[in-house]
Amino acid sequence: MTSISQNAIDILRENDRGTYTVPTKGLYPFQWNWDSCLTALGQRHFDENRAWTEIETLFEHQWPCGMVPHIVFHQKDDGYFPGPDIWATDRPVPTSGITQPAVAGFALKRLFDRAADPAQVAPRAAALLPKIAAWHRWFFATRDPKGEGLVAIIHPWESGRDNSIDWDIPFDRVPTDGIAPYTRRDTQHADPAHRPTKAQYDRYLWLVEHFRALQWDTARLHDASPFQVVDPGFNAILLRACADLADLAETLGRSDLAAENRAFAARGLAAMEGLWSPDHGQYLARDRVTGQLIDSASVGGLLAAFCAIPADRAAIIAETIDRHATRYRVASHPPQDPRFDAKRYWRGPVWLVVNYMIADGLARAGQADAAARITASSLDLIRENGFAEYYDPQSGEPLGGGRFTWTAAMVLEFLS
Ligand code: 9WN
Repeated sequence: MTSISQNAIDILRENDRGTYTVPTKGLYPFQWNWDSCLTALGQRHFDENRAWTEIETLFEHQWPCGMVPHIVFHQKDDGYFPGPDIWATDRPVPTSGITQPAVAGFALKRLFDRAADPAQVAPRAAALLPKIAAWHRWFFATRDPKGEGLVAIIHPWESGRDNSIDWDIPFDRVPTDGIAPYTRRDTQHADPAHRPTKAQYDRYLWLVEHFRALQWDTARLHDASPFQVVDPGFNAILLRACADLADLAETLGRSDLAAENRAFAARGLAAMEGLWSPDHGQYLARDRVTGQLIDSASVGGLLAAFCAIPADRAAIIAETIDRHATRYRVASHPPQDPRFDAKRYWRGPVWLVVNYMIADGLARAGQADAAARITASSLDLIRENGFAEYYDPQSGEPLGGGRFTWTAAMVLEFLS
């Protein structure tokens, strides 16, 4: 019988396109930003050199302003919509025009710390360091124009949790008039009942067309967007990446970048307090347009544990996860909420990447048992139901794309 780790390696090899990895063939035929950084963590277990290349390739497509796009369209493939012609970002190799969770700084430090020979990879780390620092700088300059310490996403795709219940209210503000007719491709690869709705796609597209009309000038998009949301999960990833990058910069003799990123992390951590909800026992997203906290206790507010939140907050998050526990944890939305939808993408299903980051954060905050429960549940899912994109948290049914890259990568991490 093949071991699950061998299965995971086979999937990572199968989806490897030489210098980048596709999330899964068919549904997602290009390179995605946060998928790649988390994928590298899996690749390091069997091919360290390849793991570094994954992140290096992504950063070859960084924009001059510092943004790292959420998709790099390395080759033509009509299997995904919206493709490069819709984005029309006018890059040498086509890319999308929005970004994704900034997990690269965390991934880089982990690759470096766990390298077989850190001295040997130090030059590669030193070359990536200023690029990631430029991305962080871009975030705070363009997505935190008033210097609040936290950044906003301007499109749900940026969060990586595309149709989370968190976005419902702010997303209602996005119009749909005037969008060009389109044909979705995702619903030809995956069950439409497990994907975002047409009403959501219309709004995803309206935002893309709106930003395109502004020539993808990233300095203007935040203020021009009717959708501006401060997501605790997205910010936690960025703040953890800032802190990790600062440590690595110190080790590699770049005290300038260390100081800059330490300051981002400290300011952001202080501002995270404003997102804490004692009633929900977790953080909540804030709608920056109205200034209101959004009453949606999604996994985004638990993912906040990935950055250095106070230990007592992490303890409460661990309790909240227990209180909301489904047969398989961690549901992307708690079933106690009537808006929960066990099979619809980010409105209920379990995702292993999120489990991994929550478990990592909780373990660092002294919640080892809570972290171990998440790890065990994640591995149960794989053993019982294979390597899917996401899973029904109650039945464990595998959903979305199959033989999924980052799921496989996380398994190698969980097993290590
Ligand atoms: C849009 C690739 C990506 C992930 C996201 C996930 C999904 C894309 C889509 O797939 O989003 O970026 O078309 O559904 O939500 O987290 O990076 O795996």
